[in-house]
Amino acid sequence: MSEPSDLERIKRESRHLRGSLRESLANPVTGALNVDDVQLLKFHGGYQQDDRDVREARRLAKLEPDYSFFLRLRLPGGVLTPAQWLAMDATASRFGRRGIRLTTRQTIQVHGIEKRNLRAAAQAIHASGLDTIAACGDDNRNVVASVNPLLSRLHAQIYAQAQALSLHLRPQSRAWYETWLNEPPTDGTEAEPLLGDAYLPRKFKIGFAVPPENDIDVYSQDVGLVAIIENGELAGYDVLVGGGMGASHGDAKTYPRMASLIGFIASDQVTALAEAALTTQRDHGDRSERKHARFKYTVDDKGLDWIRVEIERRGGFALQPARAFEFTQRGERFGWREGEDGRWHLGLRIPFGRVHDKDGVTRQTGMHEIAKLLVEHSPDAQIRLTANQNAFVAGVPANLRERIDIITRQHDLALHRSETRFGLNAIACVALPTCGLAMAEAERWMPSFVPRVQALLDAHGLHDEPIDLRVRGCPNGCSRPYLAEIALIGKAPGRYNLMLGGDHRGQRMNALYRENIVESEILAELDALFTRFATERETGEHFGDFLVRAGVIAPPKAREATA
Ligand code: SRM
Ligand code: SF4
Repeated sequence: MSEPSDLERIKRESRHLRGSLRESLANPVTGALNVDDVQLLKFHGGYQQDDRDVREARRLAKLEPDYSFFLRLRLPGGVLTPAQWLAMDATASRFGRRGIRLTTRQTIQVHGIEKRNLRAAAQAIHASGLDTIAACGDDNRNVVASVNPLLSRLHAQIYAQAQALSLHLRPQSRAWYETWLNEPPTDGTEAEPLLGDAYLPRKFKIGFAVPPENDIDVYSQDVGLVAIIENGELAGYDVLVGGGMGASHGDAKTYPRMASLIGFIASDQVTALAEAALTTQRDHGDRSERKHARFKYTVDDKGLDWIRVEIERRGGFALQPARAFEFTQRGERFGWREGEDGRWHLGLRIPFGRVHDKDGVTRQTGMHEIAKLLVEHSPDAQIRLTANQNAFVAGVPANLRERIDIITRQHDLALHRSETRFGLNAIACVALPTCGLAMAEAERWMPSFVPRVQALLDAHGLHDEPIDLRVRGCPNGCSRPYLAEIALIGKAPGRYNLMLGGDHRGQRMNALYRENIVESEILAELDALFTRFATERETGEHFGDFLVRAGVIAPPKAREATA
């Protein structure tokens, strides 16, 4: 039996996530936290980072790195009231450096908060009825749920389940309240009945999808729940286990994995199912090797049959045979659409999730204006964030549509009227300058790279072809790239692995096509493939499907089973 990793010690010794965070925060000598507290902060929804653009210059000047922090909201299903949006906007403007960042798990990150402002930022978040508990760390992460703007009643039902589950699986420790608010410190002896004293071996992710939309990429979740709708009612969920996107370059023991279908549950069994899967991972996940600690490895090491039986035993029920479902797409439906309740929903393209007033783009002001209008005239409307880093203005009365349209046109929020489907679908992770793991650019490279690929599409008569591009700065998979038709995975500054052949519904993984190439080589490869696609494709065939059918790429066999 291998030794537990050092993080296990830190968790166990932390008195349920308190550590010396309060002392670290109060220390004026450095902009950083104590080493162990850097790890504990993650469970509170924060990350210590430093500006990598200036790292070397500061080192040469013998200055400590330019430390700052991001805070990430726990925001199940990605739903905010307009008033909460305004509160986050104010928090980001007052304490952050890079506006608001919408993430691939339907939440918000505020980057660039200095240590001395962290508590005030957390307090502002709390005052708006939100928190950042367990948004990062070895716990159950933000529970994602299909945005599904049209079926209002169903959305409300599934959103309520996502929210209840997020609360139920949250740490019970009062550490967050003691660290960030003014709750008096205690000795930290409260019980953590579900997560345990050492919390989980690794992050754990749950998502609810509502066919025909796979907008949350349900096959990438540790536990994916696919809503089965029969006669317009929620009959229950098909259950998928063991998805995950992370891998390390050159380490074959790490791999992305699509979740496997293990059966069907009634909707009142969701909590028991989630508890059973989470505690199975808590008790059987690898606590010595963090690269091997995700649930997907436990599923493969123990075997799917063992996992199914264990979940049934812990849950106290038998999984029923899986029911049929079909996904037809996973990208957003942008623009206005009317919901079943007569309210209107506006899908807005937010390029790479960045809501920031910068370089003449005034998207942050635009979102602020929309939220302000809603607070005044329709406070029960919602801002819903999507797992593709975009946003919906949901539940809007018809009489506000025109005023919102004017704002979107004035503030760079009407891209759905002008942008091609390729441009609307592209996703990129944060990467440089904040991400400590980035090997190459992602988000910052997109404004120059996407138009170059679009020019190739145009040249081949593929102007509005809905091809998925997903880019990330390292192999960790934050933009879920292994499920994309075209993916670029950072290897070194300016160099990427080109992966091809995922499908547009997120049900097939792509495979490596070219390794360690630069932008000009990427464009040349795509140019050649677009030439073939334009002439050899079958009617209605998507790019990823074409690449597989034409034998350009042989996708890895999904470790998927049917129940
Ligand atoms: Fe991620 C780590 C950003 C979604 C897999 N991810 C990180 C860190 C915190 C870097 C670090 O550990 O030092 C990144 C912070 C960058 C920054 O400066 O903001 C980071 N991940 C993000 C976000 C913000 C990307 C984005 O552009 O939107 C997403 C925030 C999600 C959220 O709101 O909770 C984000 N990360 C994902 C996803 C997609 C998803 O969950 O749907 C994945 C793949 C799914 C999965 O978990 O398998 C993902 N992130 C990882 C991994 C690999 C984990 C693994 O076990 O394989 C890491 C590295 C790690 O945990 O050690 C990582
Ligand atoms: Fe950072 Fe890598 Fe995630 Fe991109 S994929 S945000 S570079 S950890």
